Amino acid sequence: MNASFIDMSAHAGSSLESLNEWVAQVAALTRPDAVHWCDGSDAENDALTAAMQADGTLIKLNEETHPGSWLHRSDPQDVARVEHLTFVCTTERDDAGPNNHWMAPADAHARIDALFDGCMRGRTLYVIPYCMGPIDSPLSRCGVEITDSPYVVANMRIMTRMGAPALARIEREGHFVKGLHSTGELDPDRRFIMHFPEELAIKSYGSGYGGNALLGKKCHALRIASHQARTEGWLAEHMLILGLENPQGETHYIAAAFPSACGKTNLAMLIPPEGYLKDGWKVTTVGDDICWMRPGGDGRLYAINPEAGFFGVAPGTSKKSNPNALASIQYNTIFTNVGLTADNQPWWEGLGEGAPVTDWRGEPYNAAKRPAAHPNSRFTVSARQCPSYSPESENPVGVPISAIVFGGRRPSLVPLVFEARDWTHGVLIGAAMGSETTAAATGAVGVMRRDPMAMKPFCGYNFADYFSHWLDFDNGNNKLPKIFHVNWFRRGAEGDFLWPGFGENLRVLEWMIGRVKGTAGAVETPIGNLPTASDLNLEGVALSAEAVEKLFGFERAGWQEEFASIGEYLEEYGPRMPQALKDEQRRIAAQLQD
Ligand code: SAT
Ligand code: MN
Repeated sequence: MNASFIDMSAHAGSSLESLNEWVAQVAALTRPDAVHWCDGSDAENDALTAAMQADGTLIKLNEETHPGSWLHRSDPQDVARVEHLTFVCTTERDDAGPNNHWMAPADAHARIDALFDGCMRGRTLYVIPYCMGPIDSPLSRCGVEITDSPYVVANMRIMTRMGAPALARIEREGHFVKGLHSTGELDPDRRFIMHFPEELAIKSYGSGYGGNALLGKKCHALRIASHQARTEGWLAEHMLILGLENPQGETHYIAAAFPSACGKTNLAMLIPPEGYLKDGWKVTTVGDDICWMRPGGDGRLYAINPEAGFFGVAPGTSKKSNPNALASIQYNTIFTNVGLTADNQPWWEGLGEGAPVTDWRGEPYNAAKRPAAHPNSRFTVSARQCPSYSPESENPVGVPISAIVFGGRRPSLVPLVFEARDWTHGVLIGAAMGSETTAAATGAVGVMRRDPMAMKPFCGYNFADYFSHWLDFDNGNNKLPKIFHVNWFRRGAEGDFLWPGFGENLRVLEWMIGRVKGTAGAVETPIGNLPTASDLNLEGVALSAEAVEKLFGFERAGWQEEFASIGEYLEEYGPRMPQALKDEQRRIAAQLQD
């Protein structure tokens, strides 16, 4: 082992002792050639990227058009999350719940440690101290990821507050989430993503892909954090956070949960339609994927974005769909699995300009063979590069949430927007969420499944207990946000999308804030309060008669079937499912029969 391994002794004797001990244990198991403690500095990043360029891990993009930007090509078998290989390992199987794959902790450690045995020979072990959330926020939580992937280090540097300040906080607090990662052989048959919520630990082997390898993200900030949040009285959610400023200068913050690759990044960075812009409406971005919230002294929910960057889906990102995202990724960006133009610019389907010559696998582009960019290709970029970046992202107190939104891809039945009657009804709406699957996870795309609160792949404990935890926030003291459901993806008889989406979604947000303030109208139905087409400002939006009927209509017969299916779904969780939620389902199902 070289000299940098000895470096770790510099921390011995401090309250970082448990960290040192763990690093030493991992090094003894994995046998790296060297150990490097990441400080997060520019010099460190420059050295790492230069080494990755030299060995082909990173390809330099056109420095004139995309300064400081890189392309990484994954192993073609390693391009998405792997839900079938992702486990929650609690002592009691029921604590993980039917929503998770489960393995007993001892068995899980034994199986994955066998893979880690000697896996870092010839490699460097990187120690990445990181903080999820503003470094000085009481809502933030720290972790340390050990990895043998410099690509992971470079991404974690963008996605988290990584390095010296995080290490100082860990030293002060004396505890942290332990994440151990190795790319292993990138063999899908030797791959596991394992979570040990009771030990605040993660072990991930055999994948270099974002959600499997950047352990601060889904593994820590959702699966482990959701478990921590339950015991500590807060919520860790798969939600964007945006600020909506009206012409009077009031800002309302909205948190919205959608499954992966269903437009969270686009909504978080929305640019208002022309007329709204002129009137002075503005959207600011606090986060695009994860939201941690907790009641403040005034009983409102305050939210932080635990992340510092965006790991967004590239395909479909264009000047038209998301100009803020496109502006953000013109420099200092890592692209993963996109195509290349003749002059080495990144390219993906839906970009709307340029032409690919090389596909994401590095082969000459051939439209008949495969798309230029993988459907789950990504960009990694600092949130601060976004023109709509909200400085409130750094507020240690967080931002007060006025509305929570749930939504999914629902081609039929579900109208554009409706409002929950109260908190319990809102929790049921979240619990009953469904969506078509996307390329963010391996497996079939476009299959309808229940994805409660967009947390199906990410809740680190039994969904029945999770719904109870949500219900508990309605304790008489809290001033909770209103809850809404939206569906941007309703299709017409011809299969076309009926709602224009993107910037026009502001019209729906405006209605929600009108409901929060008591100024906007709605019609009561068994499924919740629906706007009529005239309750929304639709000036300048051309909607067909079919669109108006389906976007603002309530289809009783279809909802009767839907509620029967929701009832069956809740039953799958057995006696742990809170009675209040079952009662709510029955109440609405009965109303639907009237
Ligand atoms: O790959 S990630 O899990 O980080 C992104 C997503 O699928 O939401
Ligand atoms: Mn996500």
